[in-house]
Amino acid sequence: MRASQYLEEEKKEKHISGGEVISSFGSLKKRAADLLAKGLMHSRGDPDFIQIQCELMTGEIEKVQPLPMKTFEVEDAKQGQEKAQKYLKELGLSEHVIERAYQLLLEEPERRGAIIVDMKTGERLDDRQEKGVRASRMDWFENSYERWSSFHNIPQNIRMKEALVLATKVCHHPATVAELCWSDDPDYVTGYVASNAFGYQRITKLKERGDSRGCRIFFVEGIKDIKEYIHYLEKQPLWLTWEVDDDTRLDREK
Ligand code: WAQ
Ligand code: MG
Repeated sequence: MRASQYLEEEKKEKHISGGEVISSFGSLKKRAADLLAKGLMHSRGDPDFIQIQCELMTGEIEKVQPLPMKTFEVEDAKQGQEKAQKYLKELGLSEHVIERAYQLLLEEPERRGAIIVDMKTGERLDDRQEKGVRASRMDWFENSYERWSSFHNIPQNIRMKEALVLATKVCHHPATVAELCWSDDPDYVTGYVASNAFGYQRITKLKERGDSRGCRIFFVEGIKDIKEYIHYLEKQPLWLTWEVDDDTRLDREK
């Protein structure tokens, strides 16, 4: 689903909201209605265009477990940004690359997809300009999210539910080193740095309330074929699955 609003003065489309799910045939009506509701009622504004596209998927879908999650409380956005940048440095990014990535972000502060940035050079690798690349075809399998959140005593939160799916899919590709994200919803200030090395590291404030500029950067290394990477993000389906046993087993292995 994508929802947008045409801005007369600037003569361009403003991204309002997007969403992607994997649905069984039987649940399609409900899942499509949920996406419609998401697009219609949004803090970024009222859309004048909503598109819902459905595509049949056949064959096996790979199942992976969600990245482990930690939450870090910070006082304000400045402290949150410092923390995010510290994590990115721990993952091997230089100060120059981080600075360059933030510059790239500002070239189009309200895009609907992500930018893909080389973690060594700081250069942008995708060719999607102001739109960015939208990861799709990922979802929680059956009631895995409900099981996962109740086991970990985490209050259910639709944004986190969706973001953890996306981050896990993005980090599941071997070329991904890190993802940096915060919402473009003016009323949602929590964001994260995700990586295979450290998991999904939530930071409670990464921007000021009221700011409608979001961020999604996928930092990658050793990409030989950017088309293959984008194809993975857009087209390769992935389920997130989780059973109580998955965590008790990890505890036993420690
Ligand atoms: N693929 C690529 N980029 C995307 C996608 C996608 N499927 N969905 C959103 N983006 C980009 C796009 O540029 C948006 O402007 C930006 O990310 C933010 O999207 O509490 O809600 O959906 O743990 O507003 C993170 C913290 C919330 C959740 C992120 O992002 C938590 C969020 P939003
Ligand atoms: Mg948003």
